[in-house]
Amino acid sequence: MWTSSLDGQIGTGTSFTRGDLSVGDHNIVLTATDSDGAIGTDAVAITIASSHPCFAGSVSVGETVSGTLASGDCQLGDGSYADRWLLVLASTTAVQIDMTSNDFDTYLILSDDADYVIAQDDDGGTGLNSRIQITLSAGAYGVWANSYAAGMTGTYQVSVSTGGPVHASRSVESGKPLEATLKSKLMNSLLKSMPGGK
Ligand SMILES: [Ca+2]
Ligand SMILES: [Ca+2]
Repeated sequence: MWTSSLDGQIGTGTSFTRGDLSVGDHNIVLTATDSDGAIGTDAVAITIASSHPCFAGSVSVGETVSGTLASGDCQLGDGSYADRWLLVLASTTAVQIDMTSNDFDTYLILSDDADYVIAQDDDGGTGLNSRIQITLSAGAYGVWANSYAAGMTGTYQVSVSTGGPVHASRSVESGKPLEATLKSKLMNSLLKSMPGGK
């Protein structure tokens, strides 16, 4: 029997083929029983990569990653560049996601696996930096590193840590309407708003 740390039992017998494993790092364990009832196990680690066009890499809880917004990256409907980082949670987790940059005014968007927007933030961190605090159930999420304005490029950091309040932050700065900003970012089909306008 073959079991995955992400997907549970994934196959039986001496070999099997699957095309639907979850994106992320799998530890796959083979458990075999011989005719006398003796049990042996072996394990292999594999990584399933995302085929998402905006995929920049994976980020896990407790990790900080660095990236770059540059021409050629995905562009949201407002003309801003965006990198999508894959966050996979094995259980319900209260997370704090921070995006910082010395080069541009950051904008952070959290989506579900199907790119429906769950939360967004402009300046909830220090200065013009972004922060989202939210409790998420187990599953895969997109952390979109983005800029407030169109065409901004430069390096940034995204970090995911545990703890913090359970509500999504929605920071507003005078002159920078958050909902209108998101609406213009959603103008192409990379990101979607939740059915019912949530
Ligand atoms: Ca990039
Ligand atoms: Ca900002």
